[in-house]
Amino acid sequence: MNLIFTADLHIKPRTWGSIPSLSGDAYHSLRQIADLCLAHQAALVIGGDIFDTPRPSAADAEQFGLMVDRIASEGLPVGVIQGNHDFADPPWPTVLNPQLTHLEKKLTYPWTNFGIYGLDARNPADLENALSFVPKEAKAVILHQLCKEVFPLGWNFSLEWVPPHVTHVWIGDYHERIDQMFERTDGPPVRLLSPGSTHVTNIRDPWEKSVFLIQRSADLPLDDSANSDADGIVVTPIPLRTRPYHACVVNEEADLDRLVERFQELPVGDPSDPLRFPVFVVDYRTDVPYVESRLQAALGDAGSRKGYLWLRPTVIKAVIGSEEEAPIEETADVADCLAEFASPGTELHSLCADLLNAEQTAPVFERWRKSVGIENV
Ligand SMILES: [Mn+2]
Repeated sequence: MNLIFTADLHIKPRTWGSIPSLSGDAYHSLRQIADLCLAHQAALVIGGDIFDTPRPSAADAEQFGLMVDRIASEGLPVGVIQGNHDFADPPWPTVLNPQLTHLEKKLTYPWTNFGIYGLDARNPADLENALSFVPKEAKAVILHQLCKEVFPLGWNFSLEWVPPHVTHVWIGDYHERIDQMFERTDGPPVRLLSPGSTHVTNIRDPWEKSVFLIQRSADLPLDDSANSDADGIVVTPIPLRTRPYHACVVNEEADLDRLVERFQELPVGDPSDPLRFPVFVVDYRTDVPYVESRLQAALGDAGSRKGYLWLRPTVIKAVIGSEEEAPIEETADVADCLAEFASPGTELHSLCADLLNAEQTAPVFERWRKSVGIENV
């Protein structure tokens, strides 16, 4: 049997809270995943964050159910673990489809001599303990954690905790694709697979999405089995078709003129089409005038006819170094970004929280300057 491994489906009707009409991306990826399972006659393994919340809507539950029903109708199994976003007791997936397997602390065998063992998202201490009880027959563990070796800020799991008999770690939670070997102190190298999320759930996510097709080289023709690893496993990323995202930069007025021209030439599209209606992510300098109004006008009524506009002001220098009050919404953007990387309890995290709650930024910076011993410069 083949396997398809995916994670971070974050099933929800709308992609961005700030652009309510941008919708359907998560549902569209679900349909493709079911298509791929049928096309490759593959069982599906999902590494957590199936839903965006522990209380998914009825429509979200229905979409998930439809996907599982299609896969199960051909006798192909579906196994899941829970992530930090969708953790519920009992787990939603098993409530919605009793045939589905919750892989938590279960050993299953996609292939003889290759057991896979799942653990739901948990705190680092519990995880380290649970990993010490992984049965000897398990070659792969399925987790929903941030790995120290890849994500040095805010990690909650290290490959060093994986027992030596486990040579594959398949993870969700990190929304980027990884297929990499890592050395470790105790045991042979370990292969880390992270398929990434199935649609762009955060503007900082990579914009290209895929799932992993995982096969046993023994089941493949000689040519295709050439990429097999020490366990006889062949991993192939299969791209998902997603909404087009385009990166644009406005550093000076001439850049803005060119972009306006380009937007004006675009055809009018259907905002609810998750495959064709584009998103333009524009990094711009705040000293170029009328960026937002000119770009919105060029994209048509309410900015929702030819494409969506996602504006990212580059103001970090101005905010930190300026004598004047930093514009509150720009500071909030910066604080939002920083807060993503700061662990709760750290000074950076508190500063971000203060900035996000402040009506004026100057007093916050003043207080923090004093508390960390920096004189006004
Ligand atoms: Mn996630």
